[in-house]
Amino acid sequence: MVRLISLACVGFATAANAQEPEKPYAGHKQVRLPMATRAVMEAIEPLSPDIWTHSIVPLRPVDMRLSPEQYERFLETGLAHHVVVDDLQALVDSELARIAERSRLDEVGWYEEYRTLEEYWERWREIVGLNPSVATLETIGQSLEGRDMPSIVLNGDGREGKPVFIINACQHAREWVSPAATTYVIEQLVIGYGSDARITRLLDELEWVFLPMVNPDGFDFTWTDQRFWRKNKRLVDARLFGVDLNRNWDYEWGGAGSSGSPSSGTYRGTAPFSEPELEAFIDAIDRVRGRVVGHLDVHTFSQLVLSPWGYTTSSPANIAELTELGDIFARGVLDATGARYEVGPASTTLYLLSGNATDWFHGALGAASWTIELRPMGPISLPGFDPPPDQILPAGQELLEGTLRLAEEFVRHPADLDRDGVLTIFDFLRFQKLWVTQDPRGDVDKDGAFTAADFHAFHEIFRR
Ligand code: 0X9
Ligand code: ZN
Repeated sequence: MVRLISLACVGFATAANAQEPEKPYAGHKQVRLPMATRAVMEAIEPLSPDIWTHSIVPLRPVDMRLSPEQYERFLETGLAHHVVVDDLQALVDSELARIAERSRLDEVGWYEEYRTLEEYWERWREIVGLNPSVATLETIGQSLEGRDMPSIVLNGDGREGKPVFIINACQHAREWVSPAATTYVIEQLVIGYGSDARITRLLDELEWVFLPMVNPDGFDFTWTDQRFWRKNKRLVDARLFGVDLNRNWDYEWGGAGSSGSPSSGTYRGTAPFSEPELEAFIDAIDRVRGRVVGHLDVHTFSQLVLSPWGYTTSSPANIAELTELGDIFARGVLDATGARYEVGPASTTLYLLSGNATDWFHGALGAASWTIELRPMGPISLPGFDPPPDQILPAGQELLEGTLRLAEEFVRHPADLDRDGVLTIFDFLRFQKLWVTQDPRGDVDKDGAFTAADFHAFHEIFRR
């Protein structure tokens, strides 16, 4: 019992912001609209400062947090809804009590419970320690409040100059499943190297760069003060507001779906890349900039695979390929755990958002990039940002399988059109079909156009 009490004290006594009540979510509800249109979204936006999902896809619910007063006003709209969590403070309190009790008993597996920043660092060190010739843990810089930011690079055979796959987690502080599932992926890759043929090949043919904790200040704050904090810890006029890191990227920064108001959940900051967390991020990947083929920005929740663009509803030139690859990720998820993830461009599947990571990776670096929104998803009424910890492992397993399938695509020979690992006459037959319809997937020399050069490239393969 001693540990439980001391953890609770650490939790509330060190509140950095004295204006915040000790129980910030007392009486707050998680409210779900079974389905929302754009008009409904616009009606509820002024009522809740904290909308948790913005999906306008038919049959996808929309969740938000409402204080008791906000809930009163919401009731006046007469909108059909149900209350997923009646008292978020009670949920948070019981969660902290459970975690304290379990850590006292020391009986749970690492991925069976949520972990603190300190526990993450310990785990990352252990993971790279399993195979230091393949995995390197580095501090890439410091957050606004001076916390170290980690990167873990995996390179099987150590060759330089390979295509690079970048995966980052936890831009948003409260999305606890994101760093947990991503750490699981890193661990499985390190363990699998040398024992699992598929993983060995993918670590030999690609360089993997993980940034598993992009927002360490915010994340720590969700443990000590406000479980549902989203942004970083930027002060504006000496008051804590926070910048939404996923609106601070330097690609179409400042447009629709981001806010210039510090109190907004999607506050974009005063300039693109104004935040030290992103500065550290892009410095860390500077070395590999010209080689990035793929990128995932891992978030929770809603079970979505979101491609560019976020800033506009128009489509990037290679939307067919991005959707095809997104479907391959989702298929991996389905095969791993049976979970269904919906695939589509962010702006039409979710909502407009400017200055996000995925648009930057695609727009500025030319990489295939997706925002992954991990589980949970309705209709099962799990509290979105705070699902029971038994969701961590399946989230990790499905993220791993989706990621491996994508990596296989990144290393696949462009002429292996039937994806069986060998170049045969069947690939050639498929190619001819693509030629007839001038399908851009026939661009096997990857120069951006489907031309006679691709035909020649194909012929060369079979002459050899
Ligand atoms: O709003 C966001 O930043 C993401 N949703 S979240 O609930 N995790 O905050 C969605 C980002 C989608 N971005 C792109 N695919 N571009
Ligand atoms: Zn997020």
